[in-house]
Amino acid sequence: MNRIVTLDEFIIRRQMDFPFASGELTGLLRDIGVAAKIVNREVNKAGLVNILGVAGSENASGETVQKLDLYANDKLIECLKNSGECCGVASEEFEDYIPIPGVSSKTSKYVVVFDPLDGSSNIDVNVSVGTIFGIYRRVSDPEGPCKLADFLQPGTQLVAAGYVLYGTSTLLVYTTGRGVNGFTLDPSIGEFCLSHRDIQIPDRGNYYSVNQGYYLKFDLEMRRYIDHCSDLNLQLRYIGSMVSDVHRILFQGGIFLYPNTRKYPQGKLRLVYECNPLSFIVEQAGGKAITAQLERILELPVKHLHERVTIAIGSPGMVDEMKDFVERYSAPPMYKHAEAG
Ligand code: AHM
Ligand code: MG
Repeated sequence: MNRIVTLDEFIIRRQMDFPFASGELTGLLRDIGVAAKIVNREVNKAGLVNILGVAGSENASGETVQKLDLYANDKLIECLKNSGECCGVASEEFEDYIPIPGVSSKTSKYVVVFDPLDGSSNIDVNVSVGTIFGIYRRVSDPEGPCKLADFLQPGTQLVAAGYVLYGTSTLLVYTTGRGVNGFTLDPSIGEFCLSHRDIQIPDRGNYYSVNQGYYLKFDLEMRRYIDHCSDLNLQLRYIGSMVSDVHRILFQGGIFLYPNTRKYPQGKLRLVYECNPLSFIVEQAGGKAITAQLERILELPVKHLHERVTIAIGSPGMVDEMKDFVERYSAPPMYKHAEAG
């Protein structure tokens, strides 16, 4: 029988790969692992609304029942605050970032960005949702509180990123820029155990993932590419939870698209909380991630915390092919995300 490697053990082992590491990043990743277990417990009982009460009502103990995405948000912030391993967080749930004061005069050099529960509109119907996170080294003066600039760094500056998928099993996938590894939560021992070592995305896959209901609202070149996927007899899979859709593609190959539509002319998904962390992971696994205007996601300047962006992410061979279609069919000059206001 193979020896079980827990997430904590793996993270500590990896710390040794960085000779001058102070242990802060290791601590941060472990805190996120703890928060993920707490959120997992709540997500798993989300169906028990009759017993626990619907969001906004009072539960049997007289506490107000929170929406799960807000619950996940609070738990992540709580875990990160308590350990003092990060000096600030920015969440998709909050308008602004939150500075975290140092614990016992220690100020951390990292900030964390996250989408606490991506795809949360799916919870009521028992479909997989997930937490997405990214970690940056702060660029502001380490003696003072963190600043907005710490969070507005391009994705190329991420030092770590990951996601937790609350699915048929609960899986935590992360990278610190040296490959991607996955850990499955073993509920019997309450530990994330190494289950997917050095994940590599296939060059091509059988799946394309896009909200085809918006087909007529996409630009011509994107419609041509989607027609091409259909001509190739690729299978359409769209959960409506980006973290779950990208997870499938990471393991089985394929392409996920969220292009501009008339409703979302700059795309719907958030650059800071969703697209940058997932692009870092996918690139680390050998994949690619670009905008519908063909710019590399990780290189985009970040203008504000809740900026939206278009995205095509997945198998390298398929992202390249989409790029060819867009180049062939789009009428110049092409709008660039980076130049838009
Ligand atoms: P959320 O962060 O509010 O959950 O929204 C993001 C989600 C993604 O997970 C998913 O890919 C997308 O919204 C689905 O949008 P649509 O319903 O427009 O296809
Ligand atoms: Mg989201």
